[in-house]
Amino acid sequence: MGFKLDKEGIAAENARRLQWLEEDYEHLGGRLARRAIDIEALTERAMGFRVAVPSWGVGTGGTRFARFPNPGEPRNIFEKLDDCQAILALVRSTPGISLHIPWDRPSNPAELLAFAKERGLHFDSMNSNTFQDQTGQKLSYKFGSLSHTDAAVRRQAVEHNLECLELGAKLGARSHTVWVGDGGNFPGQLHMRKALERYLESMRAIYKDLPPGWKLFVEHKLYEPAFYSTVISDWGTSYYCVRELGERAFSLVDLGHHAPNVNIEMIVARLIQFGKLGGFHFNDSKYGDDDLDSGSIKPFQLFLIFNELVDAELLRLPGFDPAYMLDQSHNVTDPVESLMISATEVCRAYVQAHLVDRARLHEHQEQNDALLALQTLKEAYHTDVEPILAMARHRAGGAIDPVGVFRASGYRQRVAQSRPAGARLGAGIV
Ligand code: RM4
Ligand code: MN
Ligand code: MN
Repeated sequence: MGFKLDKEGIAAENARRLQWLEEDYEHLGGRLARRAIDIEALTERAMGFRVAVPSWGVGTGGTRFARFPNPGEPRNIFEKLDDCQAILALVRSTPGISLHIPWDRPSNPAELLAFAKERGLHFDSMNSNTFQDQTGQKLSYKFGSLSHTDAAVRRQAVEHNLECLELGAKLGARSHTVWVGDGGNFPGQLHMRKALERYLESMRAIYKDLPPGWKLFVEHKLYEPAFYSTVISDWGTSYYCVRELGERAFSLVDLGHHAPNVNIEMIVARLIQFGKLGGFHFNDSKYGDDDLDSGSIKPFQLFLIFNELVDAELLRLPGFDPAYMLDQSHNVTDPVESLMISATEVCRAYVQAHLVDRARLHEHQEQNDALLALQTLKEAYHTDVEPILAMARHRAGGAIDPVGVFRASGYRQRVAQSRPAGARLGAGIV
């Protein structure tokens, strides 16, 4: 049933769609030429764009109420990498995989590295997990990890992070992301200043052992699992911490980790200006840390964020090199499909941001012409760049229509046969 997601299979599917794509591409090229924009240069940009996939994203997600597993969901890190390979084959922009330890702890890192390489994949940022207890773990993280009142718990959490660095070094990773669930559920539960001081002391111990050439990312989050206060609650706290830690420490912005209506593009601009924007976790949300597919709820916000990122990229600001990652939970969709669409949406915002006429925008800003300044952004945002994205995928050997090809291939049905459902029915974030 179906066909393999290899070069031949994808090329055969593309052949049926190529003529229309070429027509659309030519038409868009003509329209952009009127604005003195070279479509070929944009397609090249799109082909160079990379966003990493989270290993935990290919499993079915869930909420604290329930999880409804998809047929054929991966049962281990090797099967997760097979799914990541399917995503890469179709969209071509996702060779990096962000690993979560201990969910994906390999018993043999060399074997995992070889397995990934065979599939054209590499390991991006490592992620530690001190927000859950693992079976057999000596001390509990119920009341925190890196900021815990008990030095022995803090040490255990530091050691777990050091293990991530060691594993990551063997896997060729170049950065480590620390997100902690530490915080309080009730006023008075935590001494806020002391908790942050303890966190920093633990982070210093991790930073000290950062392998050469690595970056350390601090990820903030307003609330959840702690519901009253979190130790690393916002970008200000994150910025203070990375400043304290040293020049290889940076802030990481997860789009779902802010209060509703916060101006995230402004946070991005600030962190860029201060030379401390390290990376991104892309997702989308309506209410809280909903982890919905990127670009599904607030596509204009995503564009405005990329407007800041591309502005910095075009100016070649020294040290500006953020790591882009998806961080989503796929509760009701096929995760492979959601991740492909999300990778495309992030790239769409990236390409659209390149369409902003920056010289004109600058003029309107200087003249305080608010109306035309907004129009300049809207002109870029309203341009349908789909032919550029599809052409970039096609030229790189990917699919013109990733979801259509994925469904036609019968991949999901095949893995549903070879990966019989396990007993993982419980609630939980993954
Ligand atoms: C957190 C945070 C982290 C992610 C976990 C699973 O909310 O976004 O980045 O590793 O969820
Ligand atoms: Mn995140
Ligand atoms: Mn999150």
